[in-house]
Amino acid sequence: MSETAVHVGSGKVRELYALDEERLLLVASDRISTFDVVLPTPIPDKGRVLTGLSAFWFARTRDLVPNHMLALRDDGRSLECRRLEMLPVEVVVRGYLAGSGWKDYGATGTVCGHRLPDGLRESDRLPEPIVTPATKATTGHDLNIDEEEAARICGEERYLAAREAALGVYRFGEAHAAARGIIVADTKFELGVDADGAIVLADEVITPDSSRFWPADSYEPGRAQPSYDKQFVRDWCETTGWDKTAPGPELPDAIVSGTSARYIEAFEQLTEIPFDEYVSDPRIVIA
Ligand code: Q0Z
Repeated sequence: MSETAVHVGSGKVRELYALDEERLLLVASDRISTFDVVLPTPIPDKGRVLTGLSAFWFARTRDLVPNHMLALRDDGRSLECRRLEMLPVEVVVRGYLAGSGWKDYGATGTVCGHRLPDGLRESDRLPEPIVTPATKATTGHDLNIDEEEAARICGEERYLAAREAALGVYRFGEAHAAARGIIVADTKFELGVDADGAIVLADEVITPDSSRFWPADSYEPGRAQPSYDKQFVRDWCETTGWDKTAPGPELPDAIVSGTSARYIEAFEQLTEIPFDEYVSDPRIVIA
C-alpha cells in the first residue's frame, strides 16, 4: 500500500502535503510570479531547479545548521521534510542594499533598526550582512520589523538562535555563489523548532524565489540590478501595458524558453552539476 498525501496548503507557486504526523511533502511547481501575480504560463523545469538547489544547500550546510530535509523524490521537485513548529517570523539576511532595504535607507538611514553608514548607493555591498526579520503577512506583503520585535514575538533565545543560523547559512551560500559568478544580494529563511527545542532550517533555501540573485559580471552599484532569473519576464511584461493586476499575461515561447534556460544556468553554476544529470538522478545533489 503506497502513501497517501493530504493537501494542507498552497503557496503562490508551491504545494504542501502531509504524509503522516511527522512528515510533510513540499512540491515546487513550474508556476512563476512577477510583480506579485502568478502568470498563466509555466516555466518548464523551474520547480525542479528550485527543489534541487534547496536540497543542494541543505546537504552542504547540515553540519552548520540542522534542517528539515528527509528525502528528495525521484521527480526532482518534491522534498519530504520533518514537520516542525514554525517560527512566526521570516528571517531575511541582506548582504547588499536593495528592495525595501534601499527604500528604508533612503528615507531614514536605517533598515529594520540597523543604522547604516552614510553615502551608500543602491545595490552596494553592506559592510557586513544584516538580519531584517518580517512577520508573515495576513494578506499581501510581509511586514518588516526590527530584531527587538522579532525577539518579543519568538522568544529571545529562539530568535537569537534563528538569526545566527540564518547568518551562518547566508555567509556560506553567498561565498559559494560569489566564487561562481552569482551575487546573493539577500535571502529569506524560514525556521522551525523540533521536538527537542532545536532550531531547524526549513522551507526552501537560497533559491531564486527566496533570494535576489544578480549576475556578478554585470554588477554595478548606483542602480537597480537585473534579476538573474526573472528579468526577461519582467522586461517583456513591461512592454505589454499590463497593469500588474491579476490575471497576468500569457508569455510568448521565446520568453518561456529563455527564462527556463536562466533557471537551469543558475542551477548549473551553483551546483556544478549538469541539469540533465540531476533530472536522471536527483539524489546526486545531496550525495
Ligand atoms: C512551510 C508553505 C508550501 C504553502 C508550513 N518543515 C515544516 N514544518 C511545518 N510547516 C512547514 C514546514 Cl516547511 C511549512 N510552509 C510554507 C509551503 C505551500 C506554504 F509549499 N508552511
